[in-house]
Amino acid sequence: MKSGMVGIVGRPNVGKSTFLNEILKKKIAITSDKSGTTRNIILGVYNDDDSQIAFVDTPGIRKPSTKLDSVLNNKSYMMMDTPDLILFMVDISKGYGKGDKFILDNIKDDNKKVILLLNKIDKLNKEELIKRIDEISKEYDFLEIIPLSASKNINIKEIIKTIKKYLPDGERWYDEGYLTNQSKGMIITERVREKILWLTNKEVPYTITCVLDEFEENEKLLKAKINIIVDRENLKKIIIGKKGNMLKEIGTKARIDLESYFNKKVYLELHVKTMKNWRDNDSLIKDLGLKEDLDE
Ligand SMILES: Nc1nc2c(ncn2[C@@H]2O[C@H](COP(=O)(O)OP(=O)(O)O)[C@@H](O)[C@H]2O)c(=O)[nH]1
Ligand SMILES: [Mg+2]
Repeated sequence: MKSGMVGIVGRPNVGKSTFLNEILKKKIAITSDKSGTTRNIILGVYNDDDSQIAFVDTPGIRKPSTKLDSVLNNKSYMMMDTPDLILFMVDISKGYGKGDKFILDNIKDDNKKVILLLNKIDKLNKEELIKRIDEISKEYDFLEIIPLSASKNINIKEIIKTIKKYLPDGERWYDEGYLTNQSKGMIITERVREKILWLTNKEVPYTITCVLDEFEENEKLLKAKINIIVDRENLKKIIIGKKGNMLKEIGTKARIDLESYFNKKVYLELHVKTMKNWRDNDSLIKDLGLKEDLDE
């Protein structure tokens, strides 16, 4: 029996959360084509007959410009310390860049055990891929280098097999039914945030957040009231849309997803509120469950 913790690190937007969802065959982490999508440390536990792998998805590291950025970076760095193994993911269709190097330099310092994952090979031809693998392999003494496509499910099984090779023998740490550290409230607010990211423009991810206000559940129905916090009045207009149409669509799309996730009826009530500079607001960051790191 193999058992261990595996950290997934990499720049924002390389496909870390997509990869984790694909491994678990259940969507616990939201994804989007905008960087800044993942906001917390997401634990996803994979089980099979002879292994348990606790995967940890991280927000991704980038240059901090607000308190929230720093908290998220710290969380990601912290994650690099604990795991038995690190999966360092690069978007190889973009090549190996400065942002990737910045993260690898951090890993290098500690002589970590690292498997390099080259994601999005569906966007690249073979010759170019081989050339890029050749270049990037010189950057560190990686245990393995594995090309994949997380969204097209290419090489996912192969990666699981490879990870097992490097994990210690041990027992399961978590019950087999345990899937994620994310609370129901977190799953709900994150799914709402995902729909906003999907339906609106580029700058939105940094400037909005969703906070659970009320929550009620019985056997058949789950009811939640969510505040969507924006930092500018004009964003509020965008998210509400003409005659409230945008907000309606966000709510419908999130509801449909959540009903299939929880396997019961879901009722969502969404409100949009403006709060200037919320990304520097300690108490709000605390509401997002990120406070511990502010004290460090
Ligand atoms: N073409 C392609 N797109 C991908 C692949 N994996 C992820 N993506 C897309 O890349 C974007 C960022 O993915 P996400 O998982 O949110 O990245 P994260 O920030 O690293 O967690 C999303 O739009 C994904 O659908 C892949 O293998 N191929
Ligand atoms: Mg992510």
